[in-house]
Amino acid sequence: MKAFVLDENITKYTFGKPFDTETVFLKGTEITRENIEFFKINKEEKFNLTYNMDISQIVFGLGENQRGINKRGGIYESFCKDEPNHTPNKKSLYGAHNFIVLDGNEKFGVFVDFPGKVVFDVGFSNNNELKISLGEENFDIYIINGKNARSIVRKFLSLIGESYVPPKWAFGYQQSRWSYKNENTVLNIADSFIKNDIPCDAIYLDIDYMDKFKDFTIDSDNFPYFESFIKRMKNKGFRLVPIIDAGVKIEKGYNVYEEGVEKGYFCTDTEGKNFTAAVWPGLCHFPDFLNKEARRWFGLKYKILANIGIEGFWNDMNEPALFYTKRGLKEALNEVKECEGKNLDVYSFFNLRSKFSNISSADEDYKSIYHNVDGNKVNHYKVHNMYGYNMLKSASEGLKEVYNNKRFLLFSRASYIGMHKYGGIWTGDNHSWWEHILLNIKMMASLNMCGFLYIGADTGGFSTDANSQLVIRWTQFSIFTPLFRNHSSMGTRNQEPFSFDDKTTDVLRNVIKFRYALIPYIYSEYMKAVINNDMYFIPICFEYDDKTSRRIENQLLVGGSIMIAPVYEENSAGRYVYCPEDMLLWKVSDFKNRKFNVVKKGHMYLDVELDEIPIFIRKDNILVIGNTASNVDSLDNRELNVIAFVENKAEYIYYDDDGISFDYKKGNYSKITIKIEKTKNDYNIDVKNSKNSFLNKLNFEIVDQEGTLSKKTIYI
Ligand code: MIG
Repeated sequence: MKAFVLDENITKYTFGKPFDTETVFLKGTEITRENIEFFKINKEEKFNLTYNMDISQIVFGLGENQRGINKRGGIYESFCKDEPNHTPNKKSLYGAHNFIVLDGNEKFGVFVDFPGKVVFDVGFSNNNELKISLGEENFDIYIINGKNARSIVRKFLSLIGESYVPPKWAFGYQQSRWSYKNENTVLNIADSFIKNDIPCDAIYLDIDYMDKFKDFTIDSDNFPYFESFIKRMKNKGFRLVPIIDAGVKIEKGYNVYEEGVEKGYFCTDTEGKNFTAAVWPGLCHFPDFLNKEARRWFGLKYKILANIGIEGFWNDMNEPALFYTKRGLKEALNEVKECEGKNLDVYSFFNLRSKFSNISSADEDYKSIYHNVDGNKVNHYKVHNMYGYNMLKSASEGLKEVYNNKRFLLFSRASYIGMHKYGGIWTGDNHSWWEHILLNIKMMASLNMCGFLYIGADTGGFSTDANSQLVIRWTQFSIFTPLFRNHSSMGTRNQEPFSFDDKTTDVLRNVIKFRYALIPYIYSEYMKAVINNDMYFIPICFEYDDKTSRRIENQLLVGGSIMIAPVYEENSAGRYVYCPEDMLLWKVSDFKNRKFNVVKKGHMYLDVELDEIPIFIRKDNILVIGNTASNVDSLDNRELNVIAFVENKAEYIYYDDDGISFDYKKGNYSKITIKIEKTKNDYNIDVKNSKNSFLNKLNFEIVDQEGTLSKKTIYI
């Protein structure tokens, strides 16, 4: 073991020869250390590290996973998995996020930088024991000290570097469904948004748009005029966002396949041949995204679509998902032959069945894949979690070459910490289940802790049929997620906002319009999180450290000014809420028609009608909202509304920029500081304008502790 000091609070411990994941660039200075802080190392059997947790200790982190904001009581396996059934027993989903923060008598963060399988047993096997197990002794582990969970997370975020920033239009509402199968279907969806007066910025193209599921091709029967179709859609106010999958179809004459073979850019198998497995296109090879040249080659393919006007992509199946390999299929079919004609006992029958149900994404297949990393042959199983990460990196680097200083939308299904530099993630195939709204709420803050800011779930649920209530309640939560997309699976009930009855359409119209009014705040908080290495979704107890707040899992702080308490239970007309201090409650239904109530610190049952979204403005804080529009490009926010709950004084920094370019990196953004101070009978308002701002008018609605509302207007 070697130890390196990275800064006074961060120490890196290197075991063996770790694979460079490119998640942390800081090298630090070597020091002598006998032991790693906090942990006991055990080298018997599997390499593992153990730590005794105290009773009150909360374990935060682990990003995209089952269970709560507090991860205690569970066992988790970091190994990116195509797992379409997110039931509570699942140990792995699509992402691998090896960062935790322990918050009790001792407070520290741990990042295990290892791209193979890592198991986090957080008091599952043994109540008070945290056990981190790795298959081998080649990894880096970072220990981060800090005075509280929030500061530890912020140190970690500064260590892994600045997050991806999408274009502003990607903060608008986005509509997706697997099975928008031709131009007419997509045009009809767009027209329905227009006809129903529901804002929308993007419509997604799932695998249906491709020719036989081949990446960078178009099905010319169903999308015969693709280039002009993109333009037509843009003129209507919609961007198209196509999917790109990891597997490349084996087909003579298909240029991506032929070039990949010729240049040796695909992953290989144990015999050195191109590794083959079936996914949507049938038998495929898999680009070796860990190979620099292959990564660049595939990344530049995006040009084909970018050059004709596509401004965003989503990457799927990049764990990589494998439906079956010849090996797996052969084994299963042999079992069938074995069993044929026999009088099977039930155990043999279950064994036969499991041969098929375990055929996809099998460890044995992953163990037979090889990468070429700078000329070295590397077994896939040891670096499995790098695959999706590098697929997104490939797209990001390719698109940067095409768009130069223009931002693009990009997100992935599989991920590893560090990938946040290149794009966002969506949380994959959830279900139209109420339980999955709650899971969505809990996951968001954990993902932020691991660096992922541009995130969201399939609103309304991907698999199984949604009813109107579920879509309403889910959308009411999703208006706060940076990636706000309704997506559903082929074969399920349609769940676009106009797919139910008129009443539902009316409610969803208001909800989605409100999202657009919130964009000034959402964007400002998102960008401040990016620039300041901070979070956007924040657990209540990161700000309020009382005993109750430490256990709240179903409410969140969104940015610095507000707390949300979403309704996630069927047929409920309200929910219990805990207010850690006095707050200003705004139940939003029609956002232009505002009523505020001061609610007292403590527990309460809150009535929340189906068309209402409760928002709590924190004491001495400010929420800015703007106007709504049919899409982000048409928003006019020269005039904003400032809603404030002021006991003494409140201050808000409102951030904005062009929403298009990377010029913010050169300091080209506006920051407006709004200060409100309560005087004896009035308020002093101070607005510091910044030279880049377009803002010219602020309408203030200030409520005091007694609930008295004062209105003021300020011209800038
Ligand atoms: O095996 O492209 O998670 O969003 O609609 C399913 C079809 C493949 C999985 C993605 C989902 C997408 C679907 N894909």
